[in-house]
Amino acid sequence: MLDINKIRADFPILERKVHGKPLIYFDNGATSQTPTAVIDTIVDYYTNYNANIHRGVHTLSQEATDKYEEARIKIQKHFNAKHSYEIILTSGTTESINVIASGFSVILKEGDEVIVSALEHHSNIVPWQMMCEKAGATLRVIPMDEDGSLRIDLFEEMLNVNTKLVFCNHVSNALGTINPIEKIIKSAHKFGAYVLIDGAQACPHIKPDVQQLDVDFYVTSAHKMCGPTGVGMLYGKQELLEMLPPYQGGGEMIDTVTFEKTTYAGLPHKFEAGTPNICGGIAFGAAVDYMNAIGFDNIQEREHQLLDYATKKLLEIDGLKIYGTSTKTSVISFNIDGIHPYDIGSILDKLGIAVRTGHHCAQPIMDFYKIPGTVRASLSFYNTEDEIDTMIEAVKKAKMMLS
Ligand code: C6P
Repeated sequence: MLDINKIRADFPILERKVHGKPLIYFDNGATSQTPTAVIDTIVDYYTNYNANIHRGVHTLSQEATDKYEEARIKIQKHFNAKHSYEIILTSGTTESINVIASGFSVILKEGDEVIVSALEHHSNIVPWQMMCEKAGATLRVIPMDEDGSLRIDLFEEMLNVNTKLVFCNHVSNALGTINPIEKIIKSAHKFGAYVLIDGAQACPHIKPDVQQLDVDFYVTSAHKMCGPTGVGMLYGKQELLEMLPPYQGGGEMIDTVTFEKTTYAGLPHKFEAGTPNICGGIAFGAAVDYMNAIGFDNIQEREHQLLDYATKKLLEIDGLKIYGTSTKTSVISFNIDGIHPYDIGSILDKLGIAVRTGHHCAQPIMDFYKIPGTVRASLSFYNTEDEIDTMIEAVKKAKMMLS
Protein backbone atom coordinates (compact mmCIF):
# COMPACT_ATOMS: atom_id res chain seq x y z
CA MET A 1 0.00 0.00 0.00
CA LEU A 2 1.30 3.43 -0.91
CA ASP A 3 1.38 6.23 1.65
CA ILE A 4 -0.50 8.74 -0.51
CA ASN A 5 0.06 11.70 1.82
CA LYS A 6 3.79 11.06 1.79
CA ILE A 7 3.77 10.75 -2.00
CA ARG A 8 1.74 13.94 -2.43
CA ALA A 9 4.31 15.78 -0.32
CA ASP A 10 6.84 14.93 -3.06
CA PHE A 11 4.93 17.16 -5.51
CA PRO A 12 5.06 20.82 -4.39
CA ILE A 13 2.66 21.96 -7.14
CA LEU A 14 -0.18 19.96 -5.53
CA GLU A 15 -0.19 22.58 -2.77
CA ARG A 16 -1.19 25.42 -5.07
CA LYS A 17 -4.59 26.95 -5.64
CA VAL A 18 -6.32 27.66 -8.95
CA HIS A 19 -9.11 30.28 -8.98
CA GLY A 20 -8.96 30.16 -5.19
CA LYS A 21 -9.59 26.40 -5.04
CA PRO A 22 -7.08 23.65 -4.26
CA LEU A 23 -5.61 22.36 -7.53
CA ILE A 24 -6.94 18.97 -8.61
CA TYR A 25 -4.66 17.80 -11.38
CA PHE A 26 -6.30 15.26 -13.69
CA ASP A 27 -4.34 16.12 -16.84
CA ASN A 28 -1.53 13.64 -16.29
CA GLY A 29 -1.91 12.26 -19.82
CA ALA A 30 -0.80 15.62 -21.22
CA THR A 31 2.07 15.96 -18.76
CA SER A 32 2.66 14.57 -15.31
CA GLN A 33 3.71 16.65 -12.34
CA THR A 34 7.31 16.80 -11.16
CA PRO A 35 8.52 15.46 -7.81
CA THR A 36 11.07 17.33 -5.68
CA ALA A 37 13.71 14.68 -6.43
CA VAL A 38 13.57 15.66 -10.11
CA ILE A 39 13.33 19.42 -9.42
CA ASP A 40 16.38 19.16 -7.11
CA THR A 41 18.32 17.35 -9.84
CA ILE A 42 17.60 20.22 -12.23
CA VAL A 43 18.61 22.86 -9.65
CA ASP A 44 21.76 20.89 -8.79
CA TYR A 45 22.79 20.72 -12.46
CA TYR A 46 22.46 24.47 -13.07
CA THR A 47 23.89 25.35 -9.66
CA ASN A 48 26.90 23.06 -9.64
CA TYR A 49 28.01 21.53 -12.94
CA ASN A 50 26.30 23.20 -15.92
CA ALA A 51 28.61 22.54 -18.90
CA ASN A 52 28.56 21.09 -22.40
CA ILE A 53 29.12 17.35 -22.61
CA HIS A 54 31.45 15.06 -24.57
CA ARG A 55 33.55 18.10 -25.50
CA GLY A 56 35.62 19.63 -22.73
CA VAL A 57 38.61 18.31 -20.81
CA HIS A 58 37.61 20.50 -17.90
CA THR A 59 36.09 19.14 -14.72
CA LEU A 60 32.58 20.56 -15.15
CA SER A 61 32.27 19.10 -18.64
CA GLN A 62 33.43 15.72 -17.40
CA GLU A 63 31.02 15.78 -14.48
CA ALA A 64 28.11 16.70 -16.75
CA THR A 65 29.13 14.00 -19.27
CA ASP A 66 29.33 11.37 -16.54
CA LYS A 67 25.88 12.28 -15.17
CA TYR A 68 24.34 12.32 -18.65
CA GLU A 69 25.77 8.91 -19.49
CA GLU A 70 24.72 7.58 -16.06
CA ALA A 71 21.17 8.70 -16.91
CA ARG A 72 21.33 6.85 -20.22
CA ILE A 73 22.30 3.69 -18.33
CA LYS A 74 19.43 4.18 -15.85
CA ILE A 75 17.04 4.45 -18.80
CA GLN A 76 18.63 1.42 -20.49
CA LYS A 77 18.14 -0.64 -17.33
CA HIS A 78 14.59 0.59 -16.86
CA PHE A 79 13.57 -0.56 -20.33
CA ASN A 80 15.94 -3.54 -20.25
CA ALA A 81 17.71 -2.62 -23.49
CA LYS A 82 20.69 -4.83 -24.26
CA HIS A 83 23.11 -1.92 -24.72
CA SER A 84 23.15 1.68 -23.45
CA TYR A 85 23.96 2.88 -26.98
CA GLU A 86 20.58 1.56 -28.13
CA ILE A 87 19.03 4.39 -26.08
CA ILE A 88 18.99 7.61 -28.12
CA LEU A 89 18.05 10.69 -26.11
CA THR A 90 15.74 12.90 -28.15
CA SER A 91 13.48 15.86 -27.44
CA GLY A 92 10.52 13.50 -26.94
CA THR A 93 8.23 10.96 -28.54
CA THR A 94 7.49 13.17 -31.53
CA GLU A 95 11.14 13.59 -32.43
CA SER A 96 11.87 9.90 -31.81
CA ILE A 97 9.17 8.93 -34.31
CA ASN A 98 10.42 11.47 -36.84
CA VAL A 99 13.96 10.07 -36.60
CA ILE A 100 12.69 6.65 -37.67
CA ALA A 101 10.23 7.96 -40.28
CA SER A 102 12.91 10.12 -41.86
CA GLY A 103 15.34 7.18 -41.96
CA PHE A 104 12.85 4.81 -43.55
CA SER A 105 11.72 7.39 -46.11
CA VAL A 106 14.98 6.67 -47.99
CA ILE A 107 14.82 2.91 -47.45
CA LEU A 108 11.20 2.13 -48.41
CA LYS A 109 10.23 1.68 -52.05
CA GLU A 110 7.09 2.03 -54.08
CA GLY A 111 4.78 -0.89 -53.42
CA ASP A 112 5.91 -1.27 -49.80
CA GLU A 113 3.14 -1.17 -47.23
CA VAL A 114 3.14 0.24 -43.72
CA ILE A 115 0.43 -0.21 -41.12
CA VAL A 116 -0.70 2.16 -38.36
CA SER A 117 -3.53 1.68 -35.92
CA ALA A 118 -6.73 3.72 -35.86
CA LEU A 119 -5.96 4.66 -32.26
CA GLU A 120 -2.91 6.78 -32.91
CA HIS A 121 -1.92 10.23 -31.71
CA HIS A 122 -1.16 12.60 -34.62
CA SER A 123 2.55 12.14 -33.81
CA ASN A 124 2.21 8.51 -34.83
CA ILE A 125 0.27 9.29 -38.03
CA VAL A 126 1.62 12.42 -39.70
CA PRO A 127 5.35 11.45 -39.82
CA TRP A 128 4.40 8.12 -41.46
CA GLN A 129 2.18 9.88 -43.99
CA MET A 130 5.10 12.15 -44.85
CA MET A 131 7.40 9.11 -45.08
CA CYS A 132 4.99 7.19 -47.33
CA GLU A 133 4.56 10.20 -49.60
CA LYS A 134 8.33 10.51 -50.04
CA ALA A 135 8.90 6.79 -50.58
CA GLY A 136 5.75 6.03 -52.59
CA ALA A 137 4.69 3.47 -49.97
CA THR A 138 1.09 2.79 -48.94
CA LEU A 139 -0.26 3.53 -45.47
CA ARG A 140 -2.91 1.11 -44.18
CA VAL A 141 -4.94 1.42 -40.98
CA ILE A 142 -5.94 -1.25 -38.42
CA PRO A 143 -9.60 -0.46 -37.67
CA MET A 144 -10.84 0.02 -34.12
CA ASP A 145 -13.90 -1.28 -32.32
CA GLU A 146 -16.59 0.60 -30.37
CA ASP A 147 -14.94 -0.36 -27.04
CA GLY A 148 -11.65 1.28 -28.06
CA SER A 149 -9.81 -1.95 -28.83
CA LEU A 150 -8.12 -2.77 -32.13
CA ARG A 151 -9.45 -5.27 -34.69
CA ILE A 152 -6.47 -7.60 -34.42
CA ASP A 153 -8.28 -10.13 -36.63
CA LEU A 154 -8.27 -7.57 -39.46
CA PHE A 155 -4.66 -6.64 -38.73
CA GLU A 156 -3.65 -10.29 -39.23
CA GLU A 157 -5.42 -10.24 -42.59
CA MET A 158 -3.64 -7.04 -43.66
CA LEU A 159 -0.15 -8.40 -43.12
CA ASN A 160 1.60 -9.62 -46.27
CA VAL A 161 5.07 -9.86 -47.81
CA ASN A 162 4.95 -6.17 -48.77
CA THR A 163 4.39 -5.04 -45.15
CA LYS A 164 7.61 -3.40 -44.04
CA LEU A 165 6.67 -1.45 -40.92
CA VAL A 166 3.94 -1.46 -38.27
CA PHE A 167 3.30 1.43 -35.85
CA CYS A 168 1.05 1.29 -32.87
CA ASN A 169 0.77 2.95 -29.51
CA HIS A 170 1.09 0.84 -26.39
CA VAL A 171 -1.73 2.83 -24.76
CA SER A 172 -4.15 5.19 -26.53
CA ASN A 173 -3.81 8.75 -25.27
CA ALA A 174 -7.42 9.64 -26.02
CA LEU A 175 -9.03 6.57 -24.42
CA GLY A 176 -6.37 4.94 -22.24
CA THR A 177 -7.00 1.54 -23.83
CA ILE A 178 -4.05 -0.87 -23.80
CA ASN A 179 -3.14 -2.47 -27.12
CA PRO A 180 -1.99 -6.11 -27.39
CA ILE A 181 1.50 -5.11 -28.54
CA GLU A 182 3.04 -8.55 -27.86
CA LYS A 183 0.65 -10.06 -30.40
CA ILE A 184 1.16 -7.23 -32.89
CA ILE A 185 4.95 -7.56 -32.71
CA LYS A 186 4.88 -11.37 -33.09
CA SER A 187 2.50 -11.29 -36.06
CA ALA A 188 4.42 -8.49 -37.84
CA HIS A 189 7.71 -10.31 -37.39
CA LYS A 190 6.32 -13.41 -39.11
CA PHE A 191 6.24 -11.27 -42.27
CA GLY A 192 9.63 -9.66 -41.60
CA ALA A 193 8.06 -6.25 -40.81
CA TYR A 194 9.64 -3.98 -38.20
CA VAL A 195 7.50 -2.62 -35.36
CA LEU A 196 7.64 0.76 -33.62
CA ILE A 197 5.66 1.11 -30.41
CA ASP A 198 4.73 4.57 -29.15
CA GLY A 199 4.96 4.22 -25.39
CA ALA A 200 4.22 7.86 -24.47
CA GLN A 201 1.04 6.94 -22.58
CA ALA A 202 2.16 3.53 -21.36
CA CYS A 203 5.39 4.45 -19.56
CA PRO A 204 3.72 6.36 -16.69
CA HIS A 205 1.88 3.12 -15.80
CA ILE A 206 3.75 0.14 -17.23
CA LYS A 207 7.42 -0.87 -17.22
CA PRO A 208 8.09 -2.27 -20.70
CA ASP A 209 10.86 -4.81 -21.28
CA VAL A 210 12.05 -4.16 -24.82
CA GLN A 211 14.03 -7.40 -25.07
CA GLN A 212 11.18 -9.54 -23.86
CA LEU A 213 8.79 -7.75 -26.22
CA ASP A 214 11.34 -8.21 -29.02
CA VAL A 215 10.21 -4.78 -30.23
CA ASP A 216 12.30 -3.08 -32.92
CA PHE A 217 11.74 0.52 -31.79
CA TYR A 218 10.10 1.86 -28.62
CA VAL A 219 9.67 5.58 -27.98
CA THR A 220 8.53 7.74 -25.09
CA SER A 221 8.68 11.20 -23.45
CA ALA A 222 10.10 11.93 -20.00
CA HIS A 223 7.46 14.52 -19.14
CA LYS A 224 4.68 11.94 -18.94
CA MET A 225 6.61 9.95 -16.34
CA CYS A 226 7.51 12.58 -13.72
CA GLY A 227 10.42 13.96 -15.75
CA PRO A 228 10.94 17.32 -17.46
CA THR A 229 9.61 18.43 -20.86
CA GLY A 230 11.84 18.51 -23.94
CA VAL A 231 13.50 15.14 -23.49
CA GLY A 232 12.56 11.60 -24.43
CA MET A 233 13.83 8.31 -25.67
CA LEU A 234 14.19 6.35 -28.84
CA TYR A 235 15.09 2.73 -28.22
CA GLY A 236 16.12 0.78 -31.29
CA LYS A 237 17.77 -2.59 -31.85
CA GLN A 238 21.46 -2.01 -32.55
CA GLU A 239 21.45 -3.46 -36.08
CA LEU A 240 18.43 -1.36 -37.09
CA LEU A 241 19.83 1.89 -35.69
CA GLU A 242 23.08 1.12 -37.52
CA MET A 243 21.17 0.52 -40.76
CA LEU A 244 19.29 3.86 -40.60
CA PRO A 245 20.85 7.12 -41.83
CA PRO A 246 21.30 9.97 -39.34
CA TYR A 247 18.38 12.32 -38.81
CA GLN A 248 20.26 15.59 -38.48
CA GLY A 249 23.78 16.66 -39.37
CA GLY A 250 25.90 18.69 -36.98
CA GLY A 251 28.41 18.54 -34.18
CA GLU A 252 28.84 15.39 -32.08
CA MET A 253 27.34 13.02 -34.68
CA ILE A 254 30.47 12.79 -36.82
CA ASP A 255 33.62 10.71 -36.89
CA THR A 256 35.58 12.76 -39.46
CA VAL A 257 34.60 15.79 -41.56
CA THR A 258 36.22 17.08 -44.74
CA PHE A 259 34.57 19.08 -47.51
CA GLU A 260 34.69 15.96 -49.65
CA LYS A 261 33.15 13.49 -47.21
CA THR A 262 31.88 13.09 -43.66
CA THR A 263 31.85 9.83 -41.77
CA TYR A 264 29.43 9.40 -38.90
CA ALA A 265 29.97 8.57 -35.26
CA GLY A 266 28.75 5.28 -33.84
CA LEU A 267 25.67 4.83 -31.69
CA PRO A 268 24.16 6.66 -29.90
CA HIS A 269 25.95 9.83 -31.11
CA LYS A 270 25.01 9.32 -34.77
CA PHE A 271 21.45 10.35 -33.79
CA GLU A 272 22.35 13.04 -31.26
CA ALA A 273 23.56 16.01 -33.32
CA GLY A 274 24.23 19.29 -31.52
CA THR A 275 24.12 20.12 -27.83
CA PRO A 276 21.39 17.94 -26.32
CA ASN A 277 19.05 18.72 -23.46
CA ILE A 278 21.76 17.80 -20.95
CA CYS A 279 19.90 18.80 -17.82
CA GLY A 280 16.72 17.18 -19.17
CA GLY A 281 18.51 13.89 -19.83
CA ILE A 282 19.96 13.81 -16.32
CA ALA A 283 16.56 14.69 -14.84
CA PHE A 284 14.93 11.94 -16.95
CA GLY A 285 17.24 9.51 -15.14
CA ALA A 286 16.12 10.95 -11.79
CA ALA A 287 12.46 10.53 -12.82
CA VAL A 288 13.05 6.88 -13.70
CA ASP A 289 14.66 6.40 -10.27
CA TYR A 290 11.69 8.09 -8.58
CA MET A 291 9.09 5.95 -10.31
CA ASN A 292 11.01 2.74 -9.66
CA ALA A 293 11.33 3.63 -5.99
CA ILE A 294 7.53 3.83 -5.82
CA GLY A 295 7.30 0.64 -7.86
CA PHE A 296 5.22 -0.04 -10.95
CA ASP A 297 3.19 -2.77 -9.25
CA ASN A 298 2.17 -0.25 -6.59
CA ILE A 299 1.46 2.41 -9.21
CA GLN A 300 -0.78 0.05 -11.18
CA GLU A 301 -2.67 -1.18 -8.14
CA ARG A 302 -3.32 2.36 -6.92
CA GLU A 303 -4.31 3.69 -10.33
CA HIS A 304 -6.74 0.81 -10.86
CA GLN A 305 -8.44 1.62 -7.58
CA LEU A 306 -8.80 5.24 -8.71
CA LEU A 307 -9.99 4.23 -12.18
CA ASP A 308 -12.66 1.87 -10.81
CA TYR A 309 -13.83 4.42 -8.25
CA ALA A 310 -14.07 7.29 -10.74
CA THR A 311 -15.72 5.15 -13.44
CA LYS A 312 -18.42 3.92 -11.09
CA LYS A 313 -19.19 7.43 -9.80
CA LEU A 314 -19.19 9.08 -13.22
CA LEU A 315 -21.55 6.46 -14.67
CA GLU A 316 -24.09 7.39 -11.98
CA ILE A 317 -24.52 10.73 -13.78
CA ASP A 318 -27.44 10.60 -16.19
CA GLY A 319 -26.48 11.06 -19.86
CA LEU A 320 -22.76 10.54 -19.27
CA LYS A 321 -20.98 8.23 -21.69
CA ILE A 322 -17.43 6.90 -21.32
CA TYR A 323 -15.44 6.20 -24.50
CA GLY A 324 -12.99 3.30 -24.49
CA THR A 325 -14.11 0.52 -22.19
CA SER A 326 -11.70 -2.31 -23.00
CA THR A 327 -8.70 -3.00 -20.74
CA LYS A 328 -7.12 0.33 -19.94
CA THR A 329 -4.96 2.57 -17.80
CA SER A 330 -6.33 5.28 -15.50
CA VAL A 331 -7.78 7.49 -18.24
CA ILE A 332 -11.46 8.35 -18.50
CA SER A 333 -12.69 10.04 -21.66
CA PHE A 334 -16.33 11.10 -21.43
CA ASN A 335 -19.11 13.32 -22.69
CA ILE A 336 -22.51 14.33 -21.40
CA ASP A 337 -25.43 14.27 -23.83
CA GLY A 338 -25.92 17.60 -25.57
CA ILE A 339 -23.04 19.42 -23.83
CA HIS A 340 -19.79 20.43 -25.53
CA PRO A 341 -16.72 19.00 -23.75
CA TYR A 342 -15.00 22.42 -23.83
CA ASP A 343 -17.81 23.92 -21.74
CA ILE A 344 -17.49 21.23 -19.10
CA GLY A 345 -13.69 21.65 -19.03
CA SER A 346 -14.00 25.41 -18.60
CA ILE A 347 -16.34 25.08 -15.62
CA LEU A 348 -14.09 22.44 -14.05
CA ASP A 349 -11.12 24.80 -14.43
CA LYS A 350 -12.98 27.54 -12.55
CA LEU A 351 -13.37 25.00 -9.75
CA GLY A 352 -9.64 24.24 -9.71
CA ILE A 353 -9.85 20.98 -11.65
CA ALA A 354 -7.50 20.45 -14.59
CA VAL A 355 -8.75 18.07 -17.31
CA ARG A 356 -8.08 18.06 -21.02
CA THR A 357 -10.87 18.66 -23.53
CA GLY A 358 -10.97 18.36 -27.32
CA HIS A 359 -9.72 15.79 -29.81
CA HIS A 360 -6.53 15.07 -27.84
CA CYS A 361 -4.43 15.13 -31.04
CA ALA A 362 -6.27 11.98 -32.10
CA GLN A 363 -8.86 13.27 -34.56
CA PRO A 364 -9.47 9.90 -36.29
CA ILE A 365 -10.73 8.48 -32.96
CA MET A 366 -13.18 11.37 -32.58
CA ASP A 367 -14.30 10.86 -36.20
CA PHE A 368 -14.91 7.18 -35.44
CA TYR A 369 -17.25 8.11 -32.57
CA LYS A 370 -18.67 11.06 -34.58
CA ILE A 371 -17.94 13.52 -31.77
CA PRO A 372 -15.96 16.78 -31.70
CA GLY A 373 -13.98 15.69 -28.67
CA THR A 374 -14.24 14.46 -25.10
CA VAL A 375 -13.46 15.52 -21.55
CA ARG A 376 -10.42 13.50 -20.52
CA ALA A 377 -9.58 12.93 -16.86
CA SER A 378 -6.20 11.17 -16.71
CA LEU A 379 -5.41 10.05 -13.20
CA SER A 380 -2.09 9.39 -11.55
CA PHE A 381 -0.96 7.48 -8.46
CA TYR A 382 -0.76 10.78 -6.52
CA ASN A 383 -4.46 11.53 -7.02
CA THR A 384 -7.07 10.70 -4.39
CA GLU A 385 -10.67 9.54 -4.02
CA ASP A 386 -11.48 12.90 -2.41
CA GLU A 387 -10.31 14.66 -5.54
CA ILE A 388 -12.52 12.36 -7.62
CA ASP A 389 -15.50 13.17 -5.39
CA THR A 390 -14.87 16.89 -5.94
CA MET A 391 -14.71 16.33 -9.70
CA ILE A 392 -17.97 14.36 -9.67
CA GLU A 393 -19.74 17.21 -7.86
CA ALA A 394 -18.20 19.70 -10.32
CA VAL A 395 -19.37 17.65 -13.33
CA LYS A 396 -22.88 17.50 -11.86
CA LYS A 397 -22.79 21.27 -11.34
CA ALA A 398 -21.55 21.84 -14.91
CA LYS A 399 -24.32 19.60 -16.23
CA MET A 400 -26.92 21.58 -14.34
CA MET A 401 -25.57 24.92 -15.56
CA LEU A 402 -25.24 23.83 -19.19
CA SER A 403 -28.37 21.72 -19.71
N1 C6P B 1 0.07 13.36 -25.85
C1 C6P B 1 -1.82 14.22 -24.61
O1 C6P B 1 -2.40 15.09 -23.95
P1 C6P B 1 5.39 14.63 -27.13
O2 C6P B 1 4.56 15.84 -27.36
O3 C6P B 1 6.39 14.43 -28.24
O4 C6P B 1 6.00 14.53 -25.77
O5 C6P B 1 4.38 13.38 -27.18
C2 C6P B 1 3.55 13.20 -28.30
C3 C6P B 1 2.66 12.02 -28.07
C4 C6P B 1 2.86 10.88 -28.83
N2 C6P B 1 2.13 9.77 -28.64
C5 C6P B 1 1.18 9.71 -27.70
C6 C6P B 1 0.43 8.43 -27.49
C7 C6P B 1 0.93 10.84 -26.90
O6 C6P B 1 -0.01 10.78 -25.97
C8 C6P B 1 1.67 12.03 -27.11
C9 C6P B 1 1.38 13.26 -26.31
C10 C6P B 1 -0.37 14.44 -24.99
O7 C6P B 1 -2.38 13.18 -24.91
C11 C6P B 1 -0.14 15.79 -25.57
S1 C6P B 1 -0.89 16.00 -27.14
